[in-house]
Amino acid sequence: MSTAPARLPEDFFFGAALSGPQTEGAWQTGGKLENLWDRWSNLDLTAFFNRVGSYGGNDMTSHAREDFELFASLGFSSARTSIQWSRLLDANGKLNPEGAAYYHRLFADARAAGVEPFVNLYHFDMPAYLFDRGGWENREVVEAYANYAATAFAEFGQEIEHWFTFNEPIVEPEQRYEHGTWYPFHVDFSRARNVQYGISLAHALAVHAFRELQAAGTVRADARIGLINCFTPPYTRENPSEADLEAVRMTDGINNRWWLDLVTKGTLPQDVINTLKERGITLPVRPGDEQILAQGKVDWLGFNYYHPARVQAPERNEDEFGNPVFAREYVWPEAVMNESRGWEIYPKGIYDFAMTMKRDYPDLEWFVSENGIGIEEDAAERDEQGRIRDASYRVPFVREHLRWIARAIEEGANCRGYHYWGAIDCWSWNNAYKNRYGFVEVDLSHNYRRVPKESSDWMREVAHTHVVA
Ligand code: BGP
Repeated sequence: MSTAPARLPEDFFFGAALSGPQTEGAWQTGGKLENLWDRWSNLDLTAFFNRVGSYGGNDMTSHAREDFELFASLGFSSARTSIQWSRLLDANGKLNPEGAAYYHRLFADARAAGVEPFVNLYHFDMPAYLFDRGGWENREVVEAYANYAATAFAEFGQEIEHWFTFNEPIVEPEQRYEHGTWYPFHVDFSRARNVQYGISLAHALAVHAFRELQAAGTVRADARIGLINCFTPPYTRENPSEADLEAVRMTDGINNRWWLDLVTKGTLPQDVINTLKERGITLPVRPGDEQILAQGKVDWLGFNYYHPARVQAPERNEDEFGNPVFAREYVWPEAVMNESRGWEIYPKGIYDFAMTMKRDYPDLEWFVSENGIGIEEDAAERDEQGRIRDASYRVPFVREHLRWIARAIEEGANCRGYHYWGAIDCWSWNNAYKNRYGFVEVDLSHNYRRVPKESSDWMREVAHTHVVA
């Protein structure tokens, strides 16, 4: 690609992506209930990097005004965070007034700084008591989520214009139920798909509630609802075999097309369902589900992009636990890695996804809802002002992704904006504070003090000029 500066459209927006459980802290105040991250931290703190559990977030509760002002100073016009279900509702599924006040205040702080709050309803953070009742595998929990979503729409319906039902709905099925990496560590492909199905229903029920409340005037007329997922553009080896292409089909089918079909057509991809069935996996479908899923169509979409998926045909069709295996990793010899996170850096993937969207879902608007680079030992070097010298790696990462976005837009992609993940360092699940993403440092040894890094100057310039140099 040419190295000449790229230009993004005038109305292209820049913003920050964050989540409630990774920023808020205040984990036991204001009637907040235990969520799954608190549960895991309480059970085994050694599972968390440097034993930093869920409790503190990045202390945004004490820094909210300052944080939104920092976003504004970077030229960011919006910020997406999430409401924590475990804060907004009590254990009877009723509004917790202190939780409601918490978010009214948070959104007012954003507005006061000139930052538009985008609100997501779920970011891997189920209240623990609902998990104990079966989590996403239990229909009552799916319905409890619909009730939670409706309560949030009613409470903030006049305040919020941009809503999202879920962040990365593929991640809990994979991390909690399939790969055994997150509490409760299941390795059960079939259960993972049940969970995926339950989340799909929950999403559709929430969209339905949103539409009804909007028709009734409870939700403002200009509000929009969407879904955010980490769509992974799928690739395989050169000169692939039939079996390699089949691995791509199923990986793409479960991770990407499942959600894209749900949010554009209100259905799930039949070829994937058929293949699952052939391998003995049947989803817990009930009469009436088709009508529920049909409500799942959204107004726009968020695309979180960190890395592509490179797969090839598996060596065996089943693992040692009897789970079906559809693909295995393909290690591309040319891959450039972010060694801290173990993720491939492949900026062109953003363009390839954009072109797939243009071809297959041309009417759907979308934005890059997360992108960023998490580096261990970000603090290794500082300049004379005490700022972390991160520009040499953070700037090229963002620049390359933005260039590919600019090119995709020139070629007709319907991409409206870019949110950078963790613009202010935040807590990264069980990696805690290992990898830092921010343009702004959170100094843990000085009471979560915020200190802009070197890269923030570059980001500010780009967000103001829309020229990616
Ligand atoms: C996404 C999540 C975020 C965030 C980010 C970075 O998958 O939506 O919550 O954490 O990835 O990943 P990590 O924190 O694991 O480095």
